[in-house]
Amino acid sequence: MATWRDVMLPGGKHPWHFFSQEPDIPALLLANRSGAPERRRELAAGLLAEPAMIPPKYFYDAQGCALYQAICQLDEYYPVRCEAALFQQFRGAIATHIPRRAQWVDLGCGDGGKSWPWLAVVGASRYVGVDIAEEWLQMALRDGRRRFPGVECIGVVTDFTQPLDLRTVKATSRKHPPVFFYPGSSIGNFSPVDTLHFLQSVQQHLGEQGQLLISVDGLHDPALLQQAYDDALGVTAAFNRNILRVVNRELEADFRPERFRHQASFNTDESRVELSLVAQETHTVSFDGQQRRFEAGESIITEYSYKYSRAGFAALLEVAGFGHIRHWQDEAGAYHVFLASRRQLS
Ligand code: AVI
Repeated sequence: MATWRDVMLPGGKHPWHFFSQEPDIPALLLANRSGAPERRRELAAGLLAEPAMIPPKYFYDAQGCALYQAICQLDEYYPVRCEAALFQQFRGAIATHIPRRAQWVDLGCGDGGKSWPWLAVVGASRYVGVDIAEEWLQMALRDGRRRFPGVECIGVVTDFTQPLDLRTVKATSRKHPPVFFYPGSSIGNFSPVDTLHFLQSVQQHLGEQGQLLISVDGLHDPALLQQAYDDALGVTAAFNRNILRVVNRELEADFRPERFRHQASFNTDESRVELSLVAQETHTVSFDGQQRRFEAGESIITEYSYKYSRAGFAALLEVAGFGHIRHWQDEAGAYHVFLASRRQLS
């Protein structure tokens, strides 16, 4: 039987890099990760842009991951509760549409905790954790192996803001169709164009029976959004400012996070929450041999979080080549789960 190792090891050029592990350390593949020079270029270009911007993937160093976990515990951060309630209520119904013995591909898996309740219900044969944060992925794989000894658990460390290339998943997809699981409404952090590209690249990995199971945050009262992204305890503010520490490390910059104020606002025209850091005083920041002057009140954009109507997201799925689109939502109709497969050519 072909395993991921067969895919990995033949000679010739291959995008994956495999490093051997202690016997008890799960297999991990590195793919599509930008190196330090690329990250520096990306960050410097963002800081010199008008307005300045820092891509949100830089939130997630160890401290950023911990702060994001704390956000997920907040009363104000409704998406976690909405999704948990939806999955709790509809897991059985959703699972009836998912092929048995599937490869469960957990996109942005974190500690894997959102997948575990699904694996037994859908009878998955394989778990593929995918995340940019290697330490989390290692943790998820260890946990997955302990909980599901019969399920092969592998991990792919990748930046899937770059084109998705999961050949290990494709390799056995006929016998064990992939189910791409993308929870947490994280798709909202892509621009609509990047969302479309991402959906298209997932669609290309599906084969005939593969599925995408994805949660999407819906349209909400702006006051609720304001609280969710600017909570009373200041956890989101700390999460936002932490990105400057990451930039200091990556780019040898001299940002002083206390000189910036967290700001969250809802852009109705674009249907997105915008997170930014606003300079409190005019000052100059040095990085990578360059400088940028920030006027008092000037912003650095750190994140967009797009909110979709049911029809709006279904339309994107269709444009990306999906069909058989099934949908579940919470009582308020403001949080969505979609299950979709490749549209068959007639
Ligand atoms: C990860 N992502 C879905 C979160 C969101 O809601 O856009 C990130 C976040 N930013 C501030 N709070 C949470």
